[in-house]
Amino acid sequence: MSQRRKFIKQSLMGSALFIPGVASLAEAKSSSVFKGEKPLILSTWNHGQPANSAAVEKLKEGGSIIDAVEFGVRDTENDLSNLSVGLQGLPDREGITTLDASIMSGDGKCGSVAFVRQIKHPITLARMVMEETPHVMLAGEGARQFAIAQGMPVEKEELSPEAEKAYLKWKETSLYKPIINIENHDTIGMIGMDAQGNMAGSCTTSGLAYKMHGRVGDSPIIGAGLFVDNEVGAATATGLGESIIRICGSFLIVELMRQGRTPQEACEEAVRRLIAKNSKDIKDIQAGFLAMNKDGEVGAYAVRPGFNFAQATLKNNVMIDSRSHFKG
Ligand code: SD4
Repeated sequence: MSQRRKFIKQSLMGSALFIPGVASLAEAKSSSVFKGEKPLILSTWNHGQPANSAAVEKLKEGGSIIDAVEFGVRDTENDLSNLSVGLQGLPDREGITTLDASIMSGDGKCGSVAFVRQIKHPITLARMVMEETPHVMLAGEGARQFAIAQGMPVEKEELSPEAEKAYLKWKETSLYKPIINIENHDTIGMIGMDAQGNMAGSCTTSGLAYKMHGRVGDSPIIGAGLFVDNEVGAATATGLGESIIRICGSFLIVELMRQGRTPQEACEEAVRRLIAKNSKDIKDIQAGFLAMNKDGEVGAYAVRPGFNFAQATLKNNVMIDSRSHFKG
């Protein structure tokens, strides 16, 4: 685990103790206590806990499940301490931060943006693509122009102080070759179900740190980083995007659930397949999947230890450690 992730984990564990209704990691370890409870919101990694709170808040205000998953992950996009989501995220190897995001509702509507610059809330832009255009995906300068046309502010293009420090350090030792890296990715993927059983999901990231300029990961690819179908369930992914795209991970999990697998069994099968299709580089790969079915059962599984997720209902919001294929 990177020092950064350790630090974030520790500080969130500490702060969780002070949030009413929010259990600590230790308390929640064996939690499946609210299986079947609706609404249900799941999010990847520690930043999922505050994001879940924001999503639940939106539902309590009378928002829809698509509002909840949008506003939930906007919380992470706003978090200046987060170096893998939003404009404060680590840049590509040219020193430019580019963002990917997608959103989907359980009736099959979806939108995404890829390789977009200077836009603070790519998840909202993805929702605008879904709702305001006949398309599913906009990329690069076209996505940025669309954001401007929609009245979204364009942010100054500069690295956050922490991202700049990390980038300058990376440049000292980098070989400037495309990299695979176990640690440099902590995307937020969120999937949720409202009290009536309608589902939606969102996924937003600055992608793999120090990637080639123009590289797009799994997060904006519908079916790879995110897939939602009200008839079955929802899934989202985190980790090395290339390995997830190769198996169409989130779609695979939903289809396995459609054939009768539980969310846990479906996530485990997706990880097995990911390992099989990426065997040459597997020692450098981390990837994790998170899923729910329409009965409110939950599954999560990762290639290696370290992946965790936040699970929230109207009353609880707990962190849970995922199990993994490799144990160390
Ligand atoms: C990507 N999947 O761009 C993203 C990165 C990530 O957790 O998941 N971070 O490959």
